[in-house]
Amino acid sequence: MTPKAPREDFSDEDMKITEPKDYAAGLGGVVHSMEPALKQMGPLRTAKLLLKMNHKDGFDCMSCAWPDPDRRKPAEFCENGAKAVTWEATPLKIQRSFWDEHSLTSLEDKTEYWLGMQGRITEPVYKPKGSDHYAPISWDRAFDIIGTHLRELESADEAAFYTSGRASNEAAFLYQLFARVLGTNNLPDCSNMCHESTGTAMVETVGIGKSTIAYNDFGKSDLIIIMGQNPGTNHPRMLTALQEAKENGAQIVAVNPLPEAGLFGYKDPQAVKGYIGKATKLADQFIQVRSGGDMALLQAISKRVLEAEGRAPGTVLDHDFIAAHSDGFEAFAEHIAQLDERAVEQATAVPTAEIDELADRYIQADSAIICWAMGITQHRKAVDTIREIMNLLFLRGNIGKPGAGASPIRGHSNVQGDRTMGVWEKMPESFMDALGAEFGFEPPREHGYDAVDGIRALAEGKLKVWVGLGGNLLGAISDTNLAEAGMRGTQLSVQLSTKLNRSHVITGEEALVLPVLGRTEIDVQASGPQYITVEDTVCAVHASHGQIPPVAPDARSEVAVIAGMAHAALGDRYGIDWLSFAENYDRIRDRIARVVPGCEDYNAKTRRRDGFVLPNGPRDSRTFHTETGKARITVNDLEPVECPPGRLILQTLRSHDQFNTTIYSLNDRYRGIKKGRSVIFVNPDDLAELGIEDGQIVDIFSEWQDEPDRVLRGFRAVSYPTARGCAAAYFPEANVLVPLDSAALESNTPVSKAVIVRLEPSTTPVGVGRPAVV
Ligand SMILES: Nc1nc2c(c(=O)[nH]1)N[C@H]1C(S)=C(S)[C@@H](COP(=O)(O)OP(=O)(O)OC[C@H]3O[C@@H](n4cnc5c(=O)[nH]c(N)nc54)[C@H](O)[C@@H]3O)O[C@H]1N2
Ligand SMILES: Nc1nc2c(c(=O)[nH]1)N[C@H]1C(S)=C(S)[C@@H](COP(=O)(O)OP(=O)(O)OC[C@H]3O[C@@H](n4cnc5c(=O)[nH]c(N)nc54)[C@H](O)[C@@H]3O)O[C@H]1N2
Ligand code: SF4
Ligand SMILES: [Mo]
Repeated sequence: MTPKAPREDFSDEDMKITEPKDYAAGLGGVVHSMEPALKQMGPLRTAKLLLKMNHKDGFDCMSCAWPDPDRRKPAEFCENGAKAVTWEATPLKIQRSFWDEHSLTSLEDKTEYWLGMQGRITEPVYKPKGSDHYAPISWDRAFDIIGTHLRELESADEAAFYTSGRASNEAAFLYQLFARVLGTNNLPDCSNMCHESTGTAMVETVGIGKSTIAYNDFGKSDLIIIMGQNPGTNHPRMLTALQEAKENGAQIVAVNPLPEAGLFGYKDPQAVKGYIGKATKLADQFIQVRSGGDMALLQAISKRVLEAEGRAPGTVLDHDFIAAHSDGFEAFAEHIAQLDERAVEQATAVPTAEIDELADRYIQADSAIICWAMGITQHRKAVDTIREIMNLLFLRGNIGKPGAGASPIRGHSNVQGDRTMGVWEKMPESFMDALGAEFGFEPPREHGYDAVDGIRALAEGKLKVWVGLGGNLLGAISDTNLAEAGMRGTQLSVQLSTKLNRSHVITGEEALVLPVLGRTEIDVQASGPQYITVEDTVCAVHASHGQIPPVAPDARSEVAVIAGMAHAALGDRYGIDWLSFAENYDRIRDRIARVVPGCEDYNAKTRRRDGFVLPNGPRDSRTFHTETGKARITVNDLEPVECPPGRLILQTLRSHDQFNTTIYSLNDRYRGIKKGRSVIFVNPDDLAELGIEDGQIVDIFSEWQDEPDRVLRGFRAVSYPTARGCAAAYFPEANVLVPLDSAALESNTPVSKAVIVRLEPSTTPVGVGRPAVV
């Protein structure tokens, strides 16, 4: 029986709040993973897909970028991977009548949840200028409209090409080539909002913006510090790796304002003991840091490391590493010696004894890994904080040796691969040279817009065409209202998507929605079935093979759509035969092999069952392609998050049942939330101080410089054990509160984890549809 799309939008009226959990997965995880899959897809499709997921001849999970172990279990997926597959492979399709029934104006009130639940997009649709409706259109006509608009631009820089991290390496490579042959580096991507701060800090300090460990290093490590990451929800199979690391003797420390379930305990749903036994205790120490306090914490640990060395010279620092492989130590040591402990206490709100304990653990450990994600990268001082992570690692030579290293945990399943393939508004000159030489053209050298600058350019009317290769920029970016107004000012917006979202509803004067195949689907082109390739968070590259027939005859692969757009806009400029790339993806891989460093013999290497691992200087040989050829120990000035009295530092984060702007359900099981999303988590002592009752409905005002307050109305205050002075709410809803200009220094990533807010009692009822913002 085919499931039905909901007609009515969802409501928070029946929201229920229960106690948060203190461990993740277990039987609950299995039940939760299979139930929606069976309901939406039926037993055959469910079995076929879930058992092929993350297997060597199967397809790569399209959800997060967590790697696959060498030895795979029969069921190598997690609850959230199963949700992602179900969401994509649902047999539910948007019917033709949908476009007649729903004007764009009427869709503006709909939640992301409702939009996504309408089913897969099956045919290209077009909204002409002046119309309030999309209507089906042929592919030829769609390409013609795109080609005409792009050819008519005065400058290629009036177009921008956004990418979300699900796109394959083949699609990403072709897409960036398209933009650059057209003549622009306007290639903003989701990474700009995600791990950009990581890239900025790591390229400077170690010469590569990626993890310096391999999967097996987790099992070899003495100490794993997890900062600003919620693996139980966002990288669930990481808990298996952590459990194994623990069995091998590793200690685990979690640093977070929230006591996230998955950080404390884990029952492996794949193991028999996981069904019945007790949860493995994961974290040996939990540091409940104040939002944005990590930089101070890291400096305080480094200070203790240096002091311990002072007490017992030659026993704590890795002098060989520091002397042979790094520079900047003296200046750093001098700077850290002056660290003011009171400033640390204020910034972190962590008792000194706990910092001492963590420093001891770090000094005792022969090998340490530091992992981090959005709780670190989405802060004003994120780049400095990551530089301090690197400093701390360098002091004890925790890089390029077994069980040790820096491990940013990436988000989208192929966000790292997309970057490797050239999706970046400022690729290095060496890449541009190789690209130009391979295709016989001079690529544009001026850097393009990133996501934040792209929105600014939209708001200033500088962009006429916006193309989105997946994703949901308008849902994901900060300052929703400003971003939406900007998008409405374009002449043409184009989205290549599997399902509907906000970015299809708020459009340019003309708009196109182009249906693409997802990773689960078999992709047949002129030369036969195609595979695509992806890179995970530890730089392993491998093939992914679709398993089920395409959702509809009119849905096309991303590669085919990009080739069609490029052909329409550029014809055979520079002798590039775009359509031939879509006939056989080996032809793209041959080009990748000659342009992208580390991808030599790309076709042969990606045909191996295990794929291959990209070279990584720091990991492989302590080689650092930095300005000085050494690992850079840096000096960074502390600047804590300022929060005036009566205000809270709001972080915007993910519930357990969402993937970024995709909402799978209104529940957040581990945090005890059922049937609702309009919540703000606040410490009970802060609620008392603010005179707000647990459960009271509040309006959230975000204060930014002298700009008028941004407001989100009708949210339920939930008493929750977050750090004092801190609060949390879900994005995308909370994005209206994040000012566009509030961005991380150097990386320009929206500061999604530190929005200064005040709460006021609300008269707005918790209601149906999108939350009220005015
Ligand atoms: N199921 C699921 N999986 C996903 C995603 C999803 O939406 N759903 N998204 C994917 C993507 S694109 C990404 S980038 C990753 C995101 O993975 P995460 O980074 O885990 O995602 P967030 O939900 O933003 O959680 C941020 C965590 O950092 C903590 N935090 C917030 N502020 C601070 C701080 O100042 N200091 C410290 N130490 N901690 C802080 C929060 O309490 C929270 O635990 O997940 C990927 N995987
Ligand atoms: N306030 C706040 N904002 C944030 C964050 C935060 O923590 N707080 N996190 C930021 C982060 S880390 C990220 S990565 C961004 C995410 O930003 P995006 O990557 O732009 O957003 P997603 O929600 O992942 O995109 C979902 C859409 O992708 C499309 N899609 C799904 N699968 C496919 C596919 O296979 N092919 C194609 N072509 N389309 C597909 C579907 O139409 C779906 O609606 O959001 C950022 N925004
Ligand atoms: S951990 Fe991430 S990649 Fe692995 S199955 Fe779960 S969601 Fe998919
Ligand atoms: Mo992300």
